Amino acid sequence: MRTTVGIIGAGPAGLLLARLLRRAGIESVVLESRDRAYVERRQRAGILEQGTVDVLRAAGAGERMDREGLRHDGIELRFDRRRHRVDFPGLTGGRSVTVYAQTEVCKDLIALQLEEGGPLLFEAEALVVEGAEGDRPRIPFRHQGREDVLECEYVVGCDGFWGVARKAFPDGISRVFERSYPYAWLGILADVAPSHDELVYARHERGFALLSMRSPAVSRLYLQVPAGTEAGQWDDKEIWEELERRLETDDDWRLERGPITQKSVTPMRSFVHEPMRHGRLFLAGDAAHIVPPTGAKGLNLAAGDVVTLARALVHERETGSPELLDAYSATCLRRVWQAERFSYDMTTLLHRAPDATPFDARLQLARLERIASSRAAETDLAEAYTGFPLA
Ligand code: RFL
Ligand code: PHB
Repeated sequence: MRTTVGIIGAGPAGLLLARLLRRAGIESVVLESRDRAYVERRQRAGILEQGTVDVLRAAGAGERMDREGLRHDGIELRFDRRRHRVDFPGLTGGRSVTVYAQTEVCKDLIALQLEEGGPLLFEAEALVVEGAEGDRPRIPFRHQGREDVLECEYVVGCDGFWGVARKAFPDGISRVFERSYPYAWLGILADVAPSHDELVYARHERGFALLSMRSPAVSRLYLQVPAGTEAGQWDDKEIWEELERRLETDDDWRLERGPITQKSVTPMRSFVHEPMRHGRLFLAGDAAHIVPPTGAKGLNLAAGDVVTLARALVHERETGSPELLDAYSATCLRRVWQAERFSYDMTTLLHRAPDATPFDARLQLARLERIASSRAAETDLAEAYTGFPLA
């Protein structure tokens, strides 16, 4: 098999890249190791920045998002049983975010790709990336039990944190920056209307809690739990009781309960691999960087990477100049590190570390107090949450 751009992974990064290239008349093939149902069901992100919404729309993939996505003009910070709303448009000159689940973004992009795009092979596992330094890189892969090879001009590793593409960078070139956290998120989906019309990020002595949503009838909630926790260790009643404790306020706000339909635990990690390019191999999305989910940045960073890459590939094709491809890694890393910083700040602002001292707890409250009382501090949060402009 031959193509121009070989894409490993059909998560949001790989699917959006294939779509953008298709619109620009550049051929690609997408290899995805899992089956379609798995990719469409995997529960993950929920928040799209304005820039991501604009890109999906411009790529002709925004129709259902525009119908079913929920525009959110703020979030609520909860601490000391008090509530503080951050008003995004008022602080950022009109920016907001959209609640539209990653599962739905993937479903929309998969349907478009299968209808109008180049090949998208499910159950096709890339085994390795060969020849990144030469002219014709190759991806040996196994598709439904049979071995084959994809020959390309460029390879893009959109294969997530556990993928194979990053491993093709020689040791002397890769630099890794990382941090793990001593806690994780226990996430649930519940068939109950969200108890608030915007997301609630709560800092509590017992740990962090987040109220989010998937639709007007489905709630998505998270609890900070110790790293290494298994979802089965918590029964439904315990989860609701703990959410109630951490989200409790002094006014008459109430948490509505409903049947829990899914439960899972997500570890928390910060990770950056530099550079994001080696020869004709490029990394995009979680394959190159991970942020803890507190800032809702992972999916949006993946979108930013592939927009930058698609633009660079088109530029090279149209002008013959590799200047944007050469700048790809540095261009993306600037935005990536801003998202790393923000995600780290939000995480340490709101979570309780197991070794936290009373001093640390007071500092967290002082930081929250500062956001609640200073327009400058609040604007800093609102700008970062709604997203830095795509380069
Ligand atoms: P993905 O989605 O992991 O996709 C990688 C794909 O590559 C496939 N693959 C392979 N295919 C072929 N051959 C191989 N050898 C392969 N190895 C792997 C995998 O099967 C998979 O389909 O990476 P991508 O596209 O870079 O997308 C990144 C996002 O998924 C991720 O950053 C976000 O989900 C992070 N995230 C959030 N991001 C946001 O922007 N806003 C949020 O609100 C948000 N909330 C979250 C999150 C992630 C979470 N979890 C579970 C990690 C909430 C949670 C709980
Ligand atoms: C989600 O709805 O899954 C979600 C929302 C905001 C976050 C993380 C996850 O910061």
